[in-house]
Amino acid sequence: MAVLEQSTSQKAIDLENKYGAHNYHPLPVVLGRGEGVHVWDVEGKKYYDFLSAYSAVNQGHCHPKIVNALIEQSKTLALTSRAFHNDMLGKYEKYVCEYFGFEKMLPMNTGAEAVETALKICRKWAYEVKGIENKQAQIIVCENNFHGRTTTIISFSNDPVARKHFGPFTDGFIKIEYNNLDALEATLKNNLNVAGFLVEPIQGEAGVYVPSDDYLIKAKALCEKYNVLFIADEVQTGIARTGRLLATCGNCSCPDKNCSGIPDVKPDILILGKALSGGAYPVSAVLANDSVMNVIKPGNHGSTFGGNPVAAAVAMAALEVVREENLAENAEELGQLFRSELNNYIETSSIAKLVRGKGLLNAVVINDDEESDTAWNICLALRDNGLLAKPTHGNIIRFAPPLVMTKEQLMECVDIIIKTLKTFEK
Ligand code: IF1
Repeated sequence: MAVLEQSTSQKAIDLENKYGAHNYHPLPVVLGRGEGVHVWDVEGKKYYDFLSAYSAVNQGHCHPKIVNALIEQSKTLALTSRAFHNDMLGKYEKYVCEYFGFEKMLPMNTGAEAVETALKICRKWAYEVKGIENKQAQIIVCENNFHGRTTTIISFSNDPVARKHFGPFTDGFIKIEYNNLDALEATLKNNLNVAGFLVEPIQGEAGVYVPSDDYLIKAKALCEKYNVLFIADEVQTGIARTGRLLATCGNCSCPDKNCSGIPDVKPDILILGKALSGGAYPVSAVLANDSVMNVIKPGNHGSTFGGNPVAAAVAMAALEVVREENLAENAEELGQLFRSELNNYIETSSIAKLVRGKGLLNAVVINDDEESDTAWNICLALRDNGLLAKPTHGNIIRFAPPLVMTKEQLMECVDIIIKTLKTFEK
């Protein structure tokens, strides 16, 4: 019998299995091309991308403006390290500070690096400005948080899979319930050594948990009352994903087209990543005003690639696209349409329990227990129907397309999602 030629996809998967660490369990699809809201597998099948590389590709795959910025700068001056100045860094820092309304920024590469940077700044501020006794600083974090995968960050995670056999862990963190202002106030009242409160404006990985409307603004007020830094991790929620430039932009009914993007709930430290580069290059940043950022002195912190000329060019292009293409407004409008359409279906569905989210960061909770593989099987069926999505935890499927999607494309995707869910009706 003729041996079936292995598909190109299978060959690619086999190579990963043989030569790559097994630190992921990807959906079985091998992508070879991306453009806008679409990706293609190596056999040429076209899909709608409803993950956007976990909200890094808000501007759409391979956006021409961003790719051109990447190419041109890469041909001119790619990397100098911070041992010398270059003609891009200062321009980039000014652009980002004015874009988000802060006095200074510290450029890094990945989201986790930016979170680590924010924690270091917060601690140093606590000792040198607030006057907490050295090595006694505590930072409040939330249960079910996701801030990255470094040893310090998993030290305050409660995900056993992320923590098992990676200890010993870093001290100095207090976990409280998310979206619980009483828990935050009680902790602040009872701990004089609290330096900061690190929070996701929406808990993405936990399952797209949107807090009550007044949570962020009241949490910020409590931080002010107790002289504690409010640290917003907007790596996933930032850059227009939730229908506003930043999720800490408050909760007005619809985005103001002239919105300065300066958050109504202004963090003391803002953490950005992912879509800061539109997915073209690893770029992250930590923003703060001088009263906080100036605790950092030469030699305290840095990174070989942090703020490099290519990162600078790509990030400025990516942020220009957000404004030029009104991505926040589009995310707000299409997000409301998505949740409205799914809610109509959910009223009579036996497989979908609820839809929640903000802007184009949404999730559907599947009517099965966390341990079941129903959500996974639904994602396999969505893949077969031309749409890529992946469960976050157990029975929750995240739906987060690029923000450049049109209304017509969204409705086509809603039809695909509902058609697929219906095949799992009990
Ligand atoms: C992966 C999760 C999402 C983040 C927030 C910091 C970081 C992330 C709020 C770290 C990163 C990514 C990591 C990525 C999958 C994705 C993710 F599933 F891991 F949890 F989005 F929810 N703060 N989130 O969401 O940024 O170092 O990755 O650049 O495969 O690990 P990073």
